[in-house]
Amino acid sequence: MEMTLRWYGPGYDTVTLEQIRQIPGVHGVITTLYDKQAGELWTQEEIHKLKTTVEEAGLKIMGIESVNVSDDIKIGTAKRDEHIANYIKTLENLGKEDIHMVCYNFMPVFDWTRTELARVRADGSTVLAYNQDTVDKLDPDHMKESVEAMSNGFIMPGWEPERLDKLKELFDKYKDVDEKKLFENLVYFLEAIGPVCEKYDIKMGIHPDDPAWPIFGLPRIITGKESIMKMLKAVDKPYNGITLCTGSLGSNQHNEILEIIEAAKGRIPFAHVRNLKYNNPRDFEEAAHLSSDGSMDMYKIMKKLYDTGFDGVIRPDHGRMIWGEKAMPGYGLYDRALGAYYLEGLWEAIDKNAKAE
Ligand code: DNO
Repeated sequence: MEMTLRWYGPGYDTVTLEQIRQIPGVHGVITTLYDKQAGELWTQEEIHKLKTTVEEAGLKIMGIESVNVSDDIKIGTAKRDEHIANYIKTLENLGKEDIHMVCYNFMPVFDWTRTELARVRADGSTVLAYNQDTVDKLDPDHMKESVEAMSNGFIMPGWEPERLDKLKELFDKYKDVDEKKLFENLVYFLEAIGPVCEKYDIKMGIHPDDPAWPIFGLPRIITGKESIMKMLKAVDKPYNGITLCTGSLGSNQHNEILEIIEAAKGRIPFAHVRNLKYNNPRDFEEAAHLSSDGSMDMYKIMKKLYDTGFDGVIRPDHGRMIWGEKAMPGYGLYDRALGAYYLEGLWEAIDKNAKAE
């Protein structure tokens, strides 16, 4: 298990590599070229530069989150082969720079969705939250205004203004894309990138849909155990894996995370471990990583990862905003550092117990 922190790259993150390096046990980051548009090529020089920056700070790039997949690939437009060719070349360039894990998602139009980015909790911390009634009231034709009103001026990955400007157009393009079509397009993409992943030993980890059910009438295909297993079996190769995101999968209370870890074992190169708290069936908020602060059992999740031989990369996922920090919602330093330390503590105890048995 390799504990890491997500870092958005030079100029995009309020958290510095020097700060990350001082978190005990964290020797690597998960990063990206944040200004790249989905479908664009990443050159080896650009990747090398990012890698040098990280290495000069005494850290290592343990994976990329994300090399985004374009809507053209997801929809299957005439442009998809050109975008896939760029994706393949990007993977080759990553492989040549000794980077072997890539996280991506196949969610139409939006990446993850929340209705509040700074809900105040009883202890004064603020967290990301989701309320189904609010989503149900959003009008897709006025989505840009609604999203801007709830994002408090922050630009969130997947919710960039350029994308919001084109929402109507994008929604129209997805008109004929149902779950079946989206799944076929995912398989088409995965088969096309197979040879380069195998050549450079790159493990792909698809991120689950968040929340894990269809929203705004758009199809969702990575929502729980059944759909994950269908995807893993459709391209039954070690390079085709998942990002086990406990918060995304856990957004659907019917999902049994422990069963998913068991079923997908050996195909989990990357784990996002975080907790959330359900207030009622239509409302949840993100909690501290500590089990007792939310609705999930972090000990059992870490134990299941350990027992199933997980040897991939972990990062603590979204943290609360605490101690007056100003950062991208979910991605401050303090609470994620607490999360990393807590998860490492669980892992150490599990490991020592297992070895003492
Ligand atoms: C949210 C993240 C997602 C994730 C993408 C992967 O905080 O977990 O934005 O990076 O879905 O492509």
